[in-house]
Amino acid sequence: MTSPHDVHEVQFDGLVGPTHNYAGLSPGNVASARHAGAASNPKQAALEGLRKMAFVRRLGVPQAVLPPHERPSLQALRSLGFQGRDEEVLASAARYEGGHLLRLVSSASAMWSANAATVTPSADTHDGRCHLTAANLTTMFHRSIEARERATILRAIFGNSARFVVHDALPGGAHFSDEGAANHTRLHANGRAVHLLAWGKRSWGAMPGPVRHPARHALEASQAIARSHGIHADRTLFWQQHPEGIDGGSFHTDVLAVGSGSLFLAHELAFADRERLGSTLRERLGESLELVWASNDELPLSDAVDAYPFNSQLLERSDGTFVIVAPIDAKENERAHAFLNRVLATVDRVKEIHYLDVRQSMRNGGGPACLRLRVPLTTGEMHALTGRVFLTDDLERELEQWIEKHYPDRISVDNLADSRFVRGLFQALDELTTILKLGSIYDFQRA
Ligand code: SUG
Repeated sequence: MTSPHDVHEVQFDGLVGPTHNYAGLSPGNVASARHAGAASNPKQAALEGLRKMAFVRRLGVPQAVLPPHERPSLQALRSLGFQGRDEEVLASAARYEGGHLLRLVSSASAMWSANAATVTPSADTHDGRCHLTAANLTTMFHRSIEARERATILRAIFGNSARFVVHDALPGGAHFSDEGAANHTRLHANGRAVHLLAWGKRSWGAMPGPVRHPARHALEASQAIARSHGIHADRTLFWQQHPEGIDGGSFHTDVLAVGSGSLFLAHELAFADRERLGSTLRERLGESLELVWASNDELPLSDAVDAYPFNSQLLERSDGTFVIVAPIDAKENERAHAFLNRVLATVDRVKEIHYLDVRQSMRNGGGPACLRLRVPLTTGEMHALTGRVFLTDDLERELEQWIEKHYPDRISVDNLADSRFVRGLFQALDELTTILKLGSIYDFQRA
């Protein structure tokens, strides 16, 4: 087992794509429904995301970037039977269902990289390699089309097979629906680790589930991933998300909980049977595990869902102290702000909270924690990555110029149906793969 001191939790943020818009595509995601049809600003969204990455890097945390996906996805439209030249495919898709399908295949949802994959660090796997499984995201059509491209992109970065294994997404269908790391928390203390793998539904076996909103993640998906990653059995803990939490808008676990190392912050409606969860975690990890629960009285579920205080990044510094990077919305909500202030006042190791503006993403239900995939890597593994994905001053400047040059500050279905506009987007992505030294990762580059 690798010494914990040689492990760095790298933050892989999804760069917001140029088609970012509000289409109300995710039932059960309160913000997405609330902002359906609102005007989006892709350029501002991408710059907000880039500023967050730059901020996190300046805290001394390794920060990397994942490229956006090719949108609109002509491949998805062709697989649904739209035929002809690209312009014909786009034009006929735009006429279908009032342009709704074109919006679905144009979503920039790949930005929420907490849903990109489930990651197991090499220290916890049987073969001593770091394993990543692209999430199939089967519950929402617009997200399910991310899975194939995701595996391609992850292989372009984690291609060194001596150190990494990138698994294709689990087979589709509701039985194994998988939403990736947004439902996965790795805690560790006293040389022991626990992978808390949360699920909203069971494919086999009755259980009380949510009644208003869909449960997205199947227990069976997490079990399959634990098997294929070869996670030591004594390090897994499968736990149900609270059905009331899902019905209140917590479509992913990370809406109501965040944990890192031996610190875990959660709302009482994040998990079913939370007392037993707390005692099980303590049995496994020992007394140094610090659990902070917010009761529904202290922080009503609706405030937690509106303001996303738990969808913060809990970043551990090399001296063992923590910095919280929270959405600005959590500062503007009195109850959410009071909760985070309580954490700051009572948890010795939490030294700072910073509130950042990622509102363009928040309006679709994605806070700071949704925008990043955590990948714990040893120094050797960090050096074994391919591509130029770690943020540096130079890369930050180049990405900013690239966004300024190519991104629109508004977008409509008419734009998405316009093949000249779409060619411009693909041209931009082509340039991006040069900046990031990733080779040909997009369908249009491989055609
Ligand atoms: O899957 N929103 C995303 C938000 C994902 C947030 N991620 C985490 N919690 N980890 C979703 O619901 C809305 C797109 C739209 O409506 O246009 C959307 O896909």
